[in-house]
Amino acid sequence: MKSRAAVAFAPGKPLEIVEIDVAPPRAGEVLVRISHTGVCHTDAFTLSGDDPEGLFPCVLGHEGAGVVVEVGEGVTSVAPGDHVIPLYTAECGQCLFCTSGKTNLCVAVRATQGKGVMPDGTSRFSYQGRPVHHYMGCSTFSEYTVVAEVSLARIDPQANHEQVCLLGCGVTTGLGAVHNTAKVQPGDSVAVFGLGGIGLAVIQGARQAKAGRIIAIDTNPAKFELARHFGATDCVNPKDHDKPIQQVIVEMTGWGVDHSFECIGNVDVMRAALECAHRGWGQSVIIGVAGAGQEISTRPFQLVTGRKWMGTAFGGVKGRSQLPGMVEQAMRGEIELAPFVTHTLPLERINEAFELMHAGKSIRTVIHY
Ligand code: NAD
Ligand code: AHE
Ligand code: ZN
Repeated sequence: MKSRAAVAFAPGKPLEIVEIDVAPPRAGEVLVRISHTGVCHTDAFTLSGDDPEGLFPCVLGHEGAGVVVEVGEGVTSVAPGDHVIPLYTAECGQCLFCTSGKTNLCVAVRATQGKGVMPDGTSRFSYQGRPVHHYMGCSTFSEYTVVAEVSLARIDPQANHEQVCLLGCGVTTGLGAVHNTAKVQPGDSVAVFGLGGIGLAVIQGARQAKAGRIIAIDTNPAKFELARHFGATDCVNPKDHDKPIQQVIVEMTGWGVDHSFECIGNVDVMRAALECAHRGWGQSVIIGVAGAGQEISTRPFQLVTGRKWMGTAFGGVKGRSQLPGMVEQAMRGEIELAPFVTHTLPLERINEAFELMHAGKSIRTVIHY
């Protein structure tokens, strides 16, 4: 079938809106009509050419919601008409990782996902007869996409797709980082570096966890209003200080914060986030994604003196088990999504979403088909 899609033909170039061919779902696969998709910084990261797994041409997008159109042979957990959120972290429930009880990092389809193909090693997308790669197992920048059955969370059909698509990545990642990875406790102090969709979701999660002080840090002060809305008690612009930001945070708190979160993808800020964690027990969670070849560093003494450095993918959330419940929480108002949607645009204008993000003007632009 034909599908409108925004295709990334080459790194660093705008997406092109074209009509691609989408082949029917094969065994264990599902054809989904995407209704809405957020644009996450990771899409921009891969488009930039910095992603070691970046492949071109490809259909980016991994923060979507839609409706099942057709299922391939053997698919039993979803049916045409079901409302779904595609998952870039699948949940097969059977692999070593799923059964470990220790992680959400299912490996059922991860290897082929990273190569931009379906689990059988081939692509369902083509343009002018040439294959186009899938992306993160989702490719939500195509109106019709094919995903593995294990990469779909079935959600309440009454959910507002324009909002709950953000549970496909940004908001879930931030909330999960707080509750599953850091396990923030009432009264804990928190520092959040970077106030995009991820950082603001971390702040929302910290407030849910009844954190005490929540320090929001960004070089763009335009982000502070929403940070306060979600629960930040202090807003800090590193540019207002002539000393390292970690020193500023330590001086504000005495010994540093109980938890810090890096939500930017900047390895220097990752170091600062670690070094503003409390002596003896502070922990720092890396959420941001850094480019090929970049590495983190700090003095080992920072760890010897009790700080812990951690990371999280999709906030440690198991998508098929947990996302439906999070959608219900959002429908009950227990997870606030509306303020994240600062802009909405039709697919044809998707490149403006990237411009808004790079200009620091948006939190999330949601694309509708
Ligand atoms: P975003 O671009 O919307 O937000 C980033 C924020 O960081 C912006 O507000 C920007 O002003 C701020 N910033 C930039 N440089 C800064 C600096 N030196 N000091 C302080 N603030 C600074 O991005 P996003 O969509 O929120 O994504 C954030 C990061 O999280 C990206 O690296 C993305 O790839 C990553 N991410 C990771 C996961 C995961 O599962 N680990 C999931 C989603 C996104
Ligand atoms: N492909 C990159 C890494 C990209 C990355 O770290 N992705 C995050 C999700 S970002 C969502 O916006 C993640 O969860 N990674 C775990 C996984 O299995 O993909 C690289 O460096 O190769
Ligand atoms: Zn994302």
